[in-house]
Amino acid sequence: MHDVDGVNAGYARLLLDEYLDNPESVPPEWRALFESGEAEVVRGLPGIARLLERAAANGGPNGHGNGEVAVAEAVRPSPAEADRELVGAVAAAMALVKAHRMHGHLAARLDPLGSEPLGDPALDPLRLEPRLTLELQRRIPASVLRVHVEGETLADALPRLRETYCGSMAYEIEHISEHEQRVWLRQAIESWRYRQPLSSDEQRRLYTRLCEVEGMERYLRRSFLGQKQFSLEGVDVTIPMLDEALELAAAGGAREVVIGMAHRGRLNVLAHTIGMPYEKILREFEGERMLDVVAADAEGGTGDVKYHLGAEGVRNTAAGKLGVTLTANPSHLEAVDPVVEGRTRAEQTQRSPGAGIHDPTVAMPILLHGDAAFAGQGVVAETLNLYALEGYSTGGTLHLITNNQVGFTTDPAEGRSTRHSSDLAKGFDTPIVHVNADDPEAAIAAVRLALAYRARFGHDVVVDLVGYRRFGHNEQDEAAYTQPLMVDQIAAHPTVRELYGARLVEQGVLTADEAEEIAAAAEASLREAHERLRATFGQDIPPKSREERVPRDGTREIETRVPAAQLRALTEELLRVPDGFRIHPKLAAQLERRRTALDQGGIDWGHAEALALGSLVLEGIPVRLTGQDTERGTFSHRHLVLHDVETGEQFAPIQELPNAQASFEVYNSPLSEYACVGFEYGYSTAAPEALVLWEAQFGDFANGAQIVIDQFISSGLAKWKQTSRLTLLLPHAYEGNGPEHSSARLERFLQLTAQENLRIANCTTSAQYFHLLRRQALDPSARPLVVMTPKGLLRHKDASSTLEDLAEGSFQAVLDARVSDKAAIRRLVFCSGKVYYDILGHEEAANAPDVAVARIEQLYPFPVETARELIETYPSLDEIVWAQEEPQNMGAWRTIRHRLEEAAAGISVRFVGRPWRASTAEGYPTAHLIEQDRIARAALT
Ligand SMILES: Cc1ncc(C[n+]2csc(CCOP(=O)(O)OP(=O)(O)O)c2C)c(N)n1
Repeated sequence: MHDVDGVNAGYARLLLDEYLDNPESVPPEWRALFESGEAEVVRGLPGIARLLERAAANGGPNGHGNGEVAVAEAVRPSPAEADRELVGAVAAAMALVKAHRMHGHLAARLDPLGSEPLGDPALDPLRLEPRLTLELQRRIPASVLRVHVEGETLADALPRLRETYCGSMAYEIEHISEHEQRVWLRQAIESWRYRQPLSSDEQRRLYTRLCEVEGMERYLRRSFLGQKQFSLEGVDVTIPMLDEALELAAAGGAREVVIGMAHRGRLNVLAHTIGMPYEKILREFEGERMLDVVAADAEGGTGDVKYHLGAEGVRNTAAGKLGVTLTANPSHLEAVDPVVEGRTRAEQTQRSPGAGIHDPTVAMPILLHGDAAFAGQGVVAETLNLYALEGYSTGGTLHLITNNQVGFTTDPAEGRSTRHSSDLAKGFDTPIVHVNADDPEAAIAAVRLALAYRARFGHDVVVDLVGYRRFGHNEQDEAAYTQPLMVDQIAAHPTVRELYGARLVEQGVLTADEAEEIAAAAEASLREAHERLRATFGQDIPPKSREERVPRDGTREIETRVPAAQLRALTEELLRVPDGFRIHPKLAAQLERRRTALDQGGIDWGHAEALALGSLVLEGIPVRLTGQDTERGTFSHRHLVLHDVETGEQFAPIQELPNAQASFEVYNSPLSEYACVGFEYGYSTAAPEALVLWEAQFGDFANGAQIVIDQFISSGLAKWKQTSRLTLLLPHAYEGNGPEHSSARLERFLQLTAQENLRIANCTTSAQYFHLLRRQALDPSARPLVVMTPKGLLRHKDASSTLEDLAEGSFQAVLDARVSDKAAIRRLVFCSGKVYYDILGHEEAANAPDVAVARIEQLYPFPVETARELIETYPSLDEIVWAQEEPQNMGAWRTIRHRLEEAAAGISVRFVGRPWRASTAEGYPTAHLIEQDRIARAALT
């Protein structure tokens, strides 16, 4: 094959191009040939030896600077026959090629509605210097231009270059920083390798699919007047593109594809991509007629609108069965993006001992975006930022922008500052393929190229499918109020099904009658499904229950103890590093104290946490812990990953436990909350057996992920029957650090609680934290857990525990006061979290023998029964006080007051804490101290 004699000139030129870009990329015998100066023996490569000499003189084959001119000069047969004009022309020709690659997209015919592209002067051969007239173009051999399109001269190649870069497809790839990727993409694009004509069978299938897509939308619109369906019409080819993507994913070894999308076209995706039977979708439309209106099902579920529901299906592909998941999502556009990534990552991860094994080939994520949302929603950027991160990569996401050139009533010019909806992706080194949605074959080619690129480089890729929206934003909306001109244009514009049908008739692939029959058959199958469904009306539907899920006390016994000997052994393992590994001396001393704490007490937070998580891994429960600076811990208390002070080498003892039965993943996250919490939520839903923890740097920052908290974590169970063990660790306590580093907004989480949807805790000892984490992993009933975690208490002696505390006991939702004579107590103070130590440590504590301070460690589900039983053990109470350091309109008070009063059974309950405040905490440390003192004093006196 590498015999150079008589070899095809095109192949040789291809190799030469590769050689010029990267000498290492061609087979050694070819490299030798190119470097021998004898290349002229290869037919079709005139002047190569000299060309190479010049290139080399310019800094090697990859030389920059004047390389292009030098190469141009090199095509001269000899100085004596110099043709000055030609030399300049070759340089201009190279600029022209470059302009097509870089700016061709500006002149591409991407809009099915025919708007005039912007164009760019650099693409005009007659505006270059020298002017590249046709005559001059004919004299420039295409081979020196390093283009991959066909043609002997520039005159032949230019139309093809235009067709490639400025036709119904366009590309943005030149911003990519990896040279190898650019070279690969240029070759792939210009050779049309992924744009080969479809076979007539493929063409028929594509047409049939377009008939099904359109048929479904039309049928639903006619049959259910005014019901929202968010029609896909105008970007119908989305469905055949997904078909192609699924085939290619399966061919590449994937067993699972996870899809995230918004409202637009979702019903079509459910039917045609997931494979949900038409009857089931039609039943949703018939909804009101079918149900004897229920408020909630027996499990407390209250459901969601039909265009938010998730679904799973199995596709038969040429490469075998492929699982396809459409992820449930809220209205909040793009919020599902990181959830899909996390889900996919979980599917790709084998949670075997060590750090787990990540194999990106087994699952692929696909995200469908609206053009307005892609440009406008910041979470898109946060999600794009994940693709190459070790802890987050999914081997590349296929992003498909279903670009209908309008967002509800907002025109692109009002919705973004950049030209294309996809422009954000350029900042992430991601190739962008634009394609006109009225050219279905090009759209298929776009997917082929995109997925070939993903398979090769494991990198995200964007396809911007430019179409239109045939009707209003939804079926109740009148688009002509706001886009009157566009509406008129669209009304006169044939559908893509009609256009493609006509094209196939013209090509002789179908007769006009056949084209009509296929379209009619597609609608008929909808009608038939509807008739079958209607035939079932009036039959008995089992009545739905109105029962509500009643929150349990949360005191269910879960065995969380770990024998002391095992905890000792585990501590030893967690302190073990390879021979010669040098831990920072200050840190070594800190870690060394963990050894002595086993005997002397003083097991601090970081130690207890490592023992909880390490013991879980030994028991076969995978753990994944992420967050900003989480490997070390914001407050330098964790140190799960150690760094050799001389080599920088990293070592995580918890990933090396000899008897581990499951993986321990730990990663520092990027500086994002929204995408990172979404990612972990997604991961946790797909890995129900794992304990997935996300830690906020300070609890306040979790509200950057508020949409994920509101729309997924707290309500996913009620909406979609989807829950998880996701655990949020949120540092929370008033320590004088100002309004932003005090509160994790406990009140917000408490306000979201109902129907046992969450668990919320604030522990005051490291043993409580130990048992809480283990309980969260071991409880057969999975629920998200929100933990208000400490800062100052991380190393506070009173908050530390003994080996016995860990080896015995369990998590206690309520901790009683330590008093000898309960009958002497007239005031019982309840509090939660760090303020307990402020009250007990206050100088007035010694003067308050009739006051006892108890702790509520679990705030939801609120332990009413346990609190009541505790209160009953105090026979002489005059009053109960709820003391909190948060302002009265924040913290737990307003949500738990009625629970506490229920438990108090008639004894009055009084509030002590900061007054109503607009801001969480004081900005001045002195003001803070005064408030803390006042609160503790008020609780005691
Ligand atoms: C975060 C968020 N903000 C606002 C909305 C309200 N909304 C629903 S659809 C829509 C327009 C979306 O336009 P685009 O992303 O182009 O998708 P299209 O509907 O055109 O397919 C808006 C603003 C929303 N759903 N989510």
